[in-house]
Amino acid sequence: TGKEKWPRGEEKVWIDGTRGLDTDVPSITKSFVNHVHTSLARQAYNLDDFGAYQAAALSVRDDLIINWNDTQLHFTRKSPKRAYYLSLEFLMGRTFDNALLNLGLKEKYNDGMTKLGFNLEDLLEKERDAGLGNGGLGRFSGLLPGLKRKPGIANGSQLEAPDPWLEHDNPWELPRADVSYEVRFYGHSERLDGMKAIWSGGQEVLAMAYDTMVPGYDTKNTNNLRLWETGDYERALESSNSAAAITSVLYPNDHTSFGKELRLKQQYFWTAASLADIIRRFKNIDKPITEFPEYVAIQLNDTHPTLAVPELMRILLDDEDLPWDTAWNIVTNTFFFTNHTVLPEALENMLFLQAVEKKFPGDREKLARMSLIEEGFPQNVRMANLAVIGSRKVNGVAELHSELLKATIVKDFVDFYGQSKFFNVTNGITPRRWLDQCNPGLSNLISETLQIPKGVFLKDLYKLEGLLKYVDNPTFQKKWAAIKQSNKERLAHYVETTLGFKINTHAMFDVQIKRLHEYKRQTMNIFGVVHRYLTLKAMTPAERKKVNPKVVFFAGKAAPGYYIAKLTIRLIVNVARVINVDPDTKDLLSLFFLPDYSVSLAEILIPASDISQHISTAGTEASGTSNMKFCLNGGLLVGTVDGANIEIAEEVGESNVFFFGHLTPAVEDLRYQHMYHPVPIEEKCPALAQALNEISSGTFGDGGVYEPLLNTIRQNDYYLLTEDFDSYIKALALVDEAYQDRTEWIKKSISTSAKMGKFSSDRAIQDYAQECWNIESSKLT
Ligand code: BZD
Repeated sequence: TGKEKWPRGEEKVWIDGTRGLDTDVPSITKSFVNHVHTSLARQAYNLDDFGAYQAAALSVRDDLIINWNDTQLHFTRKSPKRAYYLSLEFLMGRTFDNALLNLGLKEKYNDGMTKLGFNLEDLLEKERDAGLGNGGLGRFSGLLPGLKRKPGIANGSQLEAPDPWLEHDNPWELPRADVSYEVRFYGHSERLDGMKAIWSGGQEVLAMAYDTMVPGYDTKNTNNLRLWETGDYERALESSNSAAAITSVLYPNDHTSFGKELRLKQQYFWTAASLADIIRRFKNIDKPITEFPEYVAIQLNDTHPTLAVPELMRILLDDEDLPWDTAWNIVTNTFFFTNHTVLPEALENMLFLQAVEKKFPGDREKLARMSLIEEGFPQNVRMANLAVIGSRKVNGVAELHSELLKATIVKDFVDFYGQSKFFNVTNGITPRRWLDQCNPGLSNLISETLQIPKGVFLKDLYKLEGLLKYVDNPTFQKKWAAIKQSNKERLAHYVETTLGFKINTHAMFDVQIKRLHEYKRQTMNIFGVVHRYLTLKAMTPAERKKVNPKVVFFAGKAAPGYYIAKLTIRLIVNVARVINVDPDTKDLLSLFFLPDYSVSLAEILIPASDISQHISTAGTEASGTSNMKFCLNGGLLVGTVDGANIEIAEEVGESNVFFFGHLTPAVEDLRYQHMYHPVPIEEKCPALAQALNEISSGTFGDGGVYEPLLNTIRQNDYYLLTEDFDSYIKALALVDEAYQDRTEWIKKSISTSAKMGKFSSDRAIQDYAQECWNIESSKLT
């Protein structure tokens, strides 16, 4: 019944049994050896690095589980309001190093592993990234074990294969056979007079929970990431659809959706399981259902989990038997909605709706525009409208994006509800992973210089402003530069071991890493590289001597069905093949597309960058978060006036960023011009035309294969490369010039990092806690 006295037996014996584990080095090595012998059933003579990683991970996991249990108990006893983050993507990266740092155990494990004959850094490298997400949105939430496409590069093109994350037992994830719910698909529902509604028939699928512990920094609080997998049974009553299919593929497309029915089933499966779980927990506290929003806040990560809105309605109406108004009032005080993009193709059904509008032109009435259901054949549900109507508040992820949202996608709703429902939370990044973990040298230097323990600035990133006092201090500048240099060497070592190329680490390192997408304009970057190559080729040897050597890095994945994005990868790889071996230029310009982009690879690339590129067409990148990561690590930014670039410039000062390109208000007009008054590219932008022609002429191989990509620019150029290319090249020239004066450059680097306080995820989470969830921190002591 759940009402028995607990613990059973003698309470003291239970309490002694659950005291915290000892964390001195001998206890750590003892626990490690114990796991080798028992959990892994191996011994010292047959233990390789991977086995040692597993044993060490299991040993740290014991600490996490104890903290996690204490956290659960603490919250169960206090029953405070809880915030739930519903997302279909969680891009977590590695757990081991993060757990060691957050628990403050890294040095002790280092000592312990050394004593046992292992090198902790080697063991950390054995962990696979948990990559249940595509890009920024997934990283921000960063569901279940499933297959994900894993691109590598084969023969110049993107190679796709299942993610090896699932090949080995994952020590960080606990299967919860005891936590499962039945999720129903199809069937029919009926309500007999005076009775509750009953939904029966169709297909029942079991959702089983998998839990991952997520430790906080410098606290015992350890939260839970709960993922759902289809269970090992299914009862197909009216349908033969396979349940296993629901969780076997993580849709690898960002900003587009496809496989409509399966995708919809996934969205329902995950949200229904999560809601059942939330309701069960709420019921444990014995409060009337009308108080639900006082105990539960649910944040929707974009429109993907929007089905939670009608599902909660169904539960309240059918299972709880509430009247419609009461139910709707609960729903609209529980949900909050974050939008991550204004790109039309990401708004479910938008493409179809545009087609409908083309076919049936004419003014459509406001009501029709705001309807949840798009009338037509077939009818469509507008997920974004549903998310807006069903939520208490709606936010964008950077100032400009939140403004654009109000002016475009949700304009009619702003007229209806007023401004106060809509607000902004600028994204943030965690300084634990994106400073301390990826750049320990820099983190140590900051601690030593500011004479404060790391814990202080890692919890209050505004403390970095203290570095401004040292900007002009030559000793500090030298130390700062030395750390950048060693991070560049670490990256060079990585490139040498993975691609077999030696890199000049005194060259400027220029990095662009993000999903491949036309709006992000990796194309502009590669055309810029071709332009630079052609310029170098045309120089005399004496002229070349004055040129700053530069290494350009790309990394990122393309959605498997995104032809132009994949062609861009192919072009980058083939340009690299030519220029990296050209004796005239290879010392001055080289180019790498690093395969297998992941959070862990980003942790190597970001600390090594001198400059990074964030060059989306103005108004298209909602925020971007890697821009923040680079700047925090002292890399400067070349970018358009878009997304969070704008707020970064506000913080660090415009003189420390390299801005170029048209502004958002101009974009619409320019697109109109392109459409109705096209000007040949040779006239509009000869430098770009020359680069495109060189590619067409076969200099970089592959015959005419790039034509479809090149034609996107020659023809309607939706992302306006021809408008921005000249100012882009000028911005890169300014970067070169600035890099010549190394002392000034280092000053810029220090001043940039020092002003990144605003971009801590702690500030972003605090904003959500205040504006939406109405919760306060409840810390375990
Ligand atoms: O979200 C990304 C934006 O493009 C970035 O600018 C932003 O920094 C991050 C975090 O807020 N958006 C996405 O990743 N969006 C999607 O993947 C997506 C996919 C389908 C439908 C809607 C959004």
